[in-house]
Formats: sequence, structure tokens, C-alpha cells
Amino acid sequence: MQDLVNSETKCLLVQPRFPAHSFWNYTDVCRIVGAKYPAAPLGLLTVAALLPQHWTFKLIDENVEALKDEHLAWADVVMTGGMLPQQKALQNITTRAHGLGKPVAVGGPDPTSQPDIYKEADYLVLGEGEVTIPLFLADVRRGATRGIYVSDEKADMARAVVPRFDLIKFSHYMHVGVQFSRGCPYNCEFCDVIELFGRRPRTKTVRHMLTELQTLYDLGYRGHVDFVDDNLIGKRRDVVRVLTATREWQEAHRYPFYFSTEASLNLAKDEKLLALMRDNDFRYVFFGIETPEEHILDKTQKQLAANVSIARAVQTVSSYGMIVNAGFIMGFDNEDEHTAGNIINCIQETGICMAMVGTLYALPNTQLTRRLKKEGRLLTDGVSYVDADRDADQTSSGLNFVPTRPCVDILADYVKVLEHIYAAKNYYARVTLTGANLRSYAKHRPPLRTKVRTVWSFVKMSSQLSVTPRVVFLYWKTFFRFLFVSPGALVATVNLAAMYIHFSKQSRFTIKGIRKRIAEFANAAAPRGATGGNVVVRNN
Ligand code: B12
Ligand code: SF4
Repeated sequence: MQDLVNSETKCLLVQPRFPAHSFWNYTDVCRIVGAKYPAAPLGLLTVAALLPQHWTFKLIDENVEALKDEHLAWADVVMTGGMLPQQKALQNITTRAHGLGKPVAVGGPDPTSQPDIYKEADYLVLGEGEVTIPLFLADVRRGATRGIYVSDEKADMARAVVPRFDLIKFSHYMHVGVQFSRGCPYNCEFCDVIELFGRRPRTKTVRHMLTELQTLYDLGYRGHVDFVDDNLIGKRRDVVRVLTATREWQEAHRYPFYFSTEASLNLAKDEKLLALMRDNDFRYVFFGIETPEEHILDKTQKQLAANVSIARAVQTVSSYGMIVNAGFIMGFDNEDEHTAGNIINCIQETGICMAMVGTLYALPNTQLTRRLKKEGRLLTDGVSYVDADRDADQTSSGLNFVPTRPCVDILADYVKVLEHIYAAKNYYARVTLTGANLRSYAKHRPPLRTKVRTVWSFVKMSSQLSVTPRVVFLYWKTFFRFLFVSPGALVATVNLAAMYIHFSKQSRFTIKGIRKRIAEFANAAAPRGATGGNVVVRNN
């Protein structure tokens, strides 16, 4: 076999396709603004930077273009990886590459969590690439044609590499990612981030982060940069340091970027950090709220910000110019018939527009999975999606265990939550509330060509929303309200209004799939049948 490491190896990196109906696959909205997919494949861009730099790389993202046999035929080695919803696509890439006699290396979160599913691959390079790619390369240099590479060691983020951003076409994506830290100090029972990356956040250096931003800048990128950290504020002292430096960098470069990230809710109590984020032009923050019911949060070991109501926290963050998106989960132990109503009220009262509500999924390799297994409640040992058309992510799958409430009750309540929060009237009420709370401090000014494209996108989006009878009035009412009353929040509210194109479609898909599951339960004469639940919704 050819000496892959020392030769001028041609390496094909393939980002597997995500299911079309995933919550995060807002490709309809992407198309309107001229992009093809929301997020750039940061994992593979990082992998490319960790491999020998005399190799030639080609990156095919199946979410933006089809993987052709000629791409595979070109390669000496195929490297691919991804998360749970990409499992089927990932296996398919392996089979196709093998069909053409190409060796395949896989890695990333799902192969790391459940390597047995990927036995077909030649090399399983698991965990953090910074640690295991050198092991893989050393073995290949010794002539290995198969191997599994794992390590307990955690990557030293202070010695991070700059991802090979040059391998993608920026215009294909709504945003590109950078990563400052890995790991999270909290201990939520259902979370696999702490299993994969540990509870002591590791951070890159300030100088390194400025180099990543500078690289993006030098490559001509402008616009939205997502800090993909699990919890940006996991190590406060370090994040203050880096955001102080990026604030200066942004100012010196006339704000080429604006940012988004994910953080724990205690951010809302940290006015110094909020001010730093505002000054950097952070515009979106994702909070994993999970549930407003405190007794359930306690049981699942999730700590939200003490002494701060969720509504107050969202309002505070909005007052610093950031829109809050959040995740909610149904199916925790000890929920009851009031849970759905409480979730609906929380979402409507806070005005969170992008509310990702899903059912609890016991991910492999989590404390939750281990407990459920011990209690004899886990339904599947490994997690693989059975129905690729129905299972898109945790909004459409989930409950892979025996919950404490009858499954059908949870599913029926889940449908009610989705129907309520993604009814046009309720969604646009939240857009209005978010816009009213939002103080805009936007500093990034898009280049002229982006402005022209934005106007054209606005025309396309408005005409698309105007042909839907239940939306047209709500959309234009929201638009004119902000145009005349609060023009500073106009762009943000129009963006949220546009996202309804995706959410109405995605929630309908999910509701249909969940109803099918409920019917299957009924047909199989599930132990207690569907009771329909008893949802309590307060009318505001
Ligand atoms: C940013 C992010 C997103 C973004 C962007 C995703 C994207 N398209 O890139 C968004 C918000 C869209 C998203 C959505 C989802 N995500 Co997500 N996401 C993340 C997050 C926070 C960071 C990912 C990242 O960019 N990391 C930085 C890069 C550098 O790391 P990396 O990709 O892991 O790559 C490293 C290694 O894994 C390895 N590697 C990766 N690929 C390969 C390939 C080879 C060949 C090799 C050798 C090595 C290798 O080397 C890299 C360097 O160390 C992770 C958590 C985390 N900390 O990883 C969750 C995470 C990956 N997401 C997860 C999940 C489940 C989802 C969702 C299904 C639901 C959800 N929780 O929101 C959806 C589905 C997405 C979809 N489109 O359908 C899980 C995956 C669990 C699993 N076992 O598969 C994670 C681990 C978090 C979690 N527990 O929720 N996600
Ligand atoms: S706060 Fe988020 S990242 Fe941290 S342990 Fe909990 S779920 Fe995981």
C-alpha cells in the first residue's frame, strides 16, 4: 500500500448530509439569502489543519453539493465524520468509498460515542482529533491498513491549529464557526458534552483567537461568526480576556464580524460580560433552558441562574442587543400534565422565537443512559435512527427509554406545544415581544454587495410570506410596527419573521411524525394508550 503520510496524498474530506427536516436545517431561508446551508463544517476544517500540510485536500459538504463518484475516485484516502443525525449518510459514504477501493477514516462525535456502528470503516480516529490524528498517522506510517485510535488525554487547546477555512466557499454558508473553549463545568445528567470534552473547560489563547479571526478576515470573509463553544462562559476569566482583545480587534478592523454563541443562563447575571459581548457585536445567544419546572431541573442536575426568572434573564440579555434562542426538552422523569402548559407559557412570556423543543433522547455515553440502563428502562443499547424519513434530530426522535409518564401522553403534549408555539399568531406575537425588548447596538456594517443582496432577499421573502393567508397580515403588521415605532430593531425582527418559513414547515413535519408514532402506540395497544394529556395554557 502507498505510504499515505509521506506521499503527496490526495485527501477527500466529506461532510455527511444532515436530514432535510432537522430543526437546524433552515435551507429554505438560506436559499432566499443566496446561501445553501446554515453552518460551515468546522470539525473537518480543523481535521484538515491537523493532517500533513503537504497533502492535497478537497472538501465536499453533502449539504451544499452532491458527492460524486469522481470525487471519491480522485482521493487516496477519504475522511469523514459527524454527529448522530448524520449516521446513515456517514455509513453510506464509507460504503461508496469502499466500492471504489478507497480507504476510509471516520471520526467526530457519533463514531466516538458508538464506534461499533462504524466497524466498516478502515480507521476509527475517535475523540479529539488533536490527540488521535497523530496516533493514526504514526500507525499508517508503520503500514497499518486498519485501526482504532482512542486516548484518555484531552487536547491542549493552547496549542490549537487554525482551521483550514480556505477549503470552503464562504458564500455557501450563513455563518462560519470558531471555537474558543471545549468542555463545560456543569453536570447535566443528559449531556454528552461533558463526557466527550470534560468538565474543566480548556481554552485557546487570546493570540490564537485573534489569528483565527484575522485568517477569516484575510480570506475575505465578512458577516456572521458563531462561537461554537458548548458554554462560552464556562471559564469566565479566560472569556473576559479574549472578548476584551476581540473587542479591540473588531474596532480596529471596523467590525467585519458579528457573533453568536451558546452559554449558560447565568450569563444574564453578569453585566460586565454582557457589556463586553454587546461591544463585540454579539447578536444571538442560545440557552439550554430545557424546562421551566425547577423540581425537574434539580433531578436532572441542571443548574439555571439562581434567583433570576427566565423571563427576566431573557429581557436582560435582549437589553444588551442579543436575541435569545433556547432549547426545551420534554420527557424528563416526574413531569406531569402541567408540563406542556408551563413550557408554552415560558416560551410565550419570554418571547423566545427560535425555541427548539424536543423530546428527551438518552444519548450514548451519558449519566442518563447509564442510570436508565441500570433501571432497566433503556430501549436501545446503541442509538441508530430507524426511519431516516421521520427521524431528523431530537425534535422528531427521542424517548428511546421508558419514561415515568406514559409515552403517548408525553407525545400528545409535545404535539400541543408545537402546535401552539408555531401557530402563526403566537410566533409573530413572540417576534413582536422580542423586537420590543431588543436594544440594538449593531456595529457590523455589511459591504455594499451584501446590502444589495439583502434587499433582494427581503423582496423574495416578503412575497413568499405574503402568499400564505394566515401569515400575510401578521408579517406586514410586524414589519410596519417596527419600521415606524422601533426602526433599530427592524432588521432583527424581519430576520425572525423570515424564519417562520422554516419553522412552520419543520413543526408540521415533526407533528406529522409524532402523530404517526402515537398511532403506532395505539395500534400496538400500548400499555396505557393515548390519554391526550391535559395541557394547561394561560392566556395572556
Ligand atoms: C456547533 C454545534 C452545532 C451547530 C452547528 C453544527 C454544524 N453543522 O457544524 C448546530 C447548532 C447547527 C448544531 C445542531 C445539532 N447538533 Co450540534 N453541536 C455543536 C457543538 C456545540 C460544536 C461542534 C463544533 O463545531 N465543534 C468544533 C469542532 C472543531 O469539533 P468537532 O466537530 O467535534 O471535531 C473534532 C473531533 O470531533 C474530531 N473530528 C470530527 N470529525 C472528524 C472526522 C475525522 C475523519 C477525524 C479523524 C476526526 C474528526 O476532530 C475535530 C478536532 O478535534 C457540539 C458540541 C461539541 N463541543 O462538539 C454539538 C454536538 C456536535 N451537536 C450534537 C447534536 C445532537 C446536534 C443536533 C442533532 C441537535 C442539537 N443538540 O442541537 C443538531 C443537528 C444538526 C443538524 N443540522 O441537523 C451533539 C452530537 C452528539 C452525538 N453523539 O452525535 C453534540 C456533541 C452536542 C450535544 N450533546 O448536543 N450543532
Ligand atoms: S450547561 Fe449545557 S453543556 Fe454544560 S453540562 Fe449542562 S447541558 Fe451540558
